[in-house]
Amino acid sequence: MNSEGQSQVRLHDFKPGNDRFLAEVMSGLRKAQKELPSKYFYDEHGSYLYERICTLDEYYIPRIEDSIMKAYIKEMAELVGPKALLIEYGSGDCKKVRILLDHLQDPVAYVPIDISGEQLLRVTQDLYSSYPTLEVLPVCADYTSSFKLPEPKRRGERIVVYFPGSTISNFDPIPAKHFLEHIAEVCESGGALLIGVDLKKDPAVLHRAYNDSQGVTSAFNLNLLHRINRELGCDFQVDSFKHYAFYNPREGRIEMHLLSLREQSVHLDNATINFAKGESIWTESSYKFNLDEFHEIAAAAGFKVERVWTDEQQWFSVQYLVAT
Ligand code: AVI
Repeated sequence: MNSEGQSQVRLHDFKPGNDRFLAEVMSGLRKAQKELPSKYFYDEHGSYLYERICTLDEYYIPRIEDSIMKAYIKEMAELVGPKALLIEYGSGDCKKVRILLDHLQDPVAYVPIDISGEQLLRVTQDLYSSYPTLEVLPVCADYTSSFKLPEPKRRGERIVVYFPGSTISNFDPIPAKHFLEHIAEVCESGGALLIGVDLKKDPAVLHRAYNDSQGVTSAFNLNLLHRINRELGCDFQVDSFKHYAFYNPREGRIEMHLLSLREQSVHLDNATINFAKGESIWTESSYKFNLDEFHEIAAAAGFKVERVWTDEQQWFSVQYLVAT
């Protein structure tokens, strides 16, 4: 704390510059099937829209994950054990981790990693108010890139990575395996991953979850074009695109697209990108797993599945994987 009673939060900053954003947008829009990386949904307004999605009845994931966490938190805390170093990838508003922080025995530090630096600074202050003795080491980074993790003051007994919300669903299978391999390295042998994994279910339920009646998911999807206009000086006519999400049963994934409602062109960095009427930009995949399918990916990445908790309907799972 300083003399005004404000804590001095130190952000470990690895935020990528706009050149990487531009390069990824450009290469995605040049593909035969145009695409944009879903990680760019989460600017300030996109993060706000995602938080709203998480309050919708139709979007079952946060509600069910929360109920699983509440029902089994004691078992989870026991598996994590005392003096863990807790790292969260994509920590967002840091609300989900609180149930863990409330139940873990003397965690040595908490490392939230997120792309939004402003939000990290805000939530770190809040965490200090709620957990005054906890060392919080916020890292601003694109967690799919490589960066150096900060060292906590105390040495932990083990490293436990928390990756809730089934964000792993937004990786294609090969990048998902690589990302889990990377987490297994971060955890070191004996460390663990506590992960939320969405499960296969009736496509009608999935369809409602990604086509909500209030149009929040649609606004979330379209916001990506507003962001590209604002930050990269592009000229998308956003109301000439339409949110389109469907379940692809063969691939076991929801696909979100933006459909061009007419023939049109957009300009980005001296290039012209043409759209036919009805052509789509693929903006997100959200894979739904069988337990066996996910265990295969986890094993290939160097994890042993120690415990799986699900809700009664088996719509969602929280899994404790140990790095081997
Ligand atoms: C963050 N991720 C797990 C969400 C999902 O369900 O794939 C993102 C999302 N996209 C549309 N609604 C929510």
